[in-house]
Amino acid sequence: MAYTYDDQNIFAKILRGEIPNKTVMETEHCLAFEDIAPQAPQHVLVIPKGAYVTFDHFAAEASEAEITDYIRTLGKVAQQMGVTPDAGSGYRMLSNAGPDGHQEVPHLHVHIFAGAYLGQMID
Ligand code: D5M
Repeated sequence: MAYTYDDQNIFAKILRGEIPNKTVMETEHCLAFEDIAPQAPQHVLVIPKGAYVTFDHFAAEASEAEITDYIRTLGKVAQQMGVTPDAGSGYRMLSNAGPDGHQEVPHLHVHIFAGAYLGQMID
């Protein structure tokens, strides 16, 4: 596996504080913020602070502490959004990777979509 990380990507700039974001949660290793072009009534992106391009890159190279923090943050953000199924609604988590996955920003991110019935993902 040989990923080259582009440190000029928009999420790298957000992490460096060069462009603003609407933060919903920050932890030692992660940042969660509102998507600038929401595709659902609630749409949050969760990213690791480390320089990882995709989920497979992260899984191969991140530390146990980063992985644990990322997974826990994903769950905590869904809870904070108030959309966990035990509260009666639900959400979708999605991570696009590479050209076939239609990844636009080459820094790992998980989308959390919620706030409406989301329907089938692929028709
Ligand atoms: O999705 C990349 C996502 O990143 C897309 O939903 C828009 C979002 N985006 C792009 N620029 C920004 C800024 N500046 N703030 C917040 N959200 C942003 P992908 O999975 O790569 O197709």
